[in-house]
Amino acid sequence: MDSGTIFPLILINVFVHLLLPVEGTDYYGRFPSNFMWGLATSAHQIEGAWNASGKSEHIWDRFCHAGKCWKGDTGDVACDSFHKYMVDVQLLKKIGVTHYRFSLAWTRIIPNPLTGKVNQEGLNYYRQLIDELQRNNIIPLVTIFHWDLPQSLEDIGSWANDSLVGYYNHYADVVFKAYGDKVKHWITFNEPWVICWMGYGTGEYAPGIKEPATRPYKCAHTIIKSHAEAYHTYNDKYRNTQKGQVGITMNSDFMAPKDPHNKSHIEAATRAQQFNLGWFAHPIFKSGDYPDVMKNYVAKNSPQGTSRLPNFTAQEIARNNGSADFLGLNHYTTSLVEPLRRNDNVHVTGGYIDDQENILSHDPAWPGSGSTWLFVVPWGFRNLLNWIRTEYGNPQVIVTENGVTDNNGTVQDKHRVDYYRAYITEMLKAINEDKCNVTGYTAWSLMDNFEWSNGYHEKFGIHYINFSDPELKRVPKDSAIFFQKLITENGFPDPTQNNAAVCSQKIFISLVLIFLVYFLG
Ligand code: PNW
Repeated sequence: MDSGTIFPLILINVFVHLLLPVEGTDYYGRFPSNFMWGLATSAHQIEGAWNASGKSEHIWDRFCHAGKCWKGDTGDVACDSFHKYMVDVQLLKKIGVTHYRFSLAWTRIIPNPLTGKVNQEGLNYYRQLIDELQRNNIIPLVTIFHWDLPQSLEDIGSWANDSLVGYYNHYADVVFKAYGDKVKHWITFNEPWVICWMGYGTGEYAPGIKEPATRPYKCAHTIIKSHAEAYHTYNDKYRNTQKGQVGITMNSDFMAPKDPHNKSHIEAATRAQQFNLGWFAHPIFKSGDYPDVMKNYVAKNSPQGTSRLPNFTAQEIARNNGSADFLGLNHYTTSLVEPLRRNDNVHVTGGYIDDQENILSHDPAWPGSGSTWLFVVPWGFRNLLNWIRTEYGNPQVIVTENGVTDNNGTVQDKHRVDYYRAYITEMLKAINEDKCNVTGYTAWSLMDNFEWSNGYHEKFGIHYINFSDPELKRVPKDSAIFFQKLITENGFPDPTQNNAAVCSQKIFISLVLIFLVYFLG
């Protein structure tokens, strides 16, 4: 062939290469071969059947029945998963997940923790669910407590009462014993930060208590001790035979300095990260105790010579330290942080927020969502995973929640597909480039569900549900199809490489064009 023929052929090949669709962004790759892929839910948000089969009242039943949730919404029926759990398992199977994260309702299993009596019917429900998952080759990732505190425990002072350590430990012991033959991944608590700050600080969440100066600190203290005791119960009684893992799930924004070149902004962001994630992660993954900066700033803002931050005893510090096999991470968004100046005239919520001496904001350029607090900032995810790697010595992390809302539930949810693609790509970079020890990911959520104080108005699902239709049919959104593909391919393979379909298309188009140029041209 002479150069007059070769040149057009090269051009044709370049053209074909550019012509074929290349999905996604700037980075491709696969996840480790044993990566856990799943979807997440929690009991009160999906089960309904709020007073069936011996279940007792919990703080979210009480709170929403009192009209404190969006337009009078309640979790009384929700997605009716109590009755439709087999349908849910089929949805999971269709997506192709390896794992399903769900939570147990304490009030089904031990309706009156003060007596400690176990309700066999409640126990049976989760046994059936676990068996059904196993029949479908789906591995359970079980949250023992996802916010639905028995009302009887709220009535004796909730997490301000130290005796909850014992009541929680008994509950954990019951479920380890009942399900530990098949459950190998346990999460003791979901998001203590939200429980303590939004339940007892701002009062936006059940039980609606607004005591920001003291109650959140006391709540966190009791929850950390409860977690540690449950972890040791597992070690002492079950680990040898059951051989599972016990972790805890924490929520955290990435705290970014508003001005990354300003030293005081960088310090402020670190302080915010320590007050947020460090509040729980430092005692459990680093030293047994709260971060120093938190101790200093709470004391500094308390009456002289005192602190509103409780102290752990030496024995408790030893029990807390290292009391988790993995860190469950719920991550949605990023905040910008700068230090509060004395003469700043800003509205602060008091107590825990004042103690940090920071101002939080977001970049107006960040896309929003169906929730006031949730901005789409994918790069923050990689930064947070790296912060965890360096701060806590690269512990095993399972991302137990990540997702985005809208308010209309559209099945053509391109914004959700874009969110997931971008965030999961950042996680892939954190694993493949930065060597963060992330072993799994469960997206929030399997389906639209009861979004706490925001009722059915804020929708996180990859399946749509029309809550006015008694059938509560689950309809896959585009994001469900996205997950199916992501899990099958275990990542985002480079569409220009090792892809048989794309290669054969290219060869075919090239041959046709060569034929046209050569014989007709
Ligand atoms: C988590 N915030 O809650 C919970 O674990 C889920 O049950 C919930 O449905 C999901 O995230 C979406 O909200 C959060 O204001 C609630 O930062 C509020 C915040 C974070 C997490």
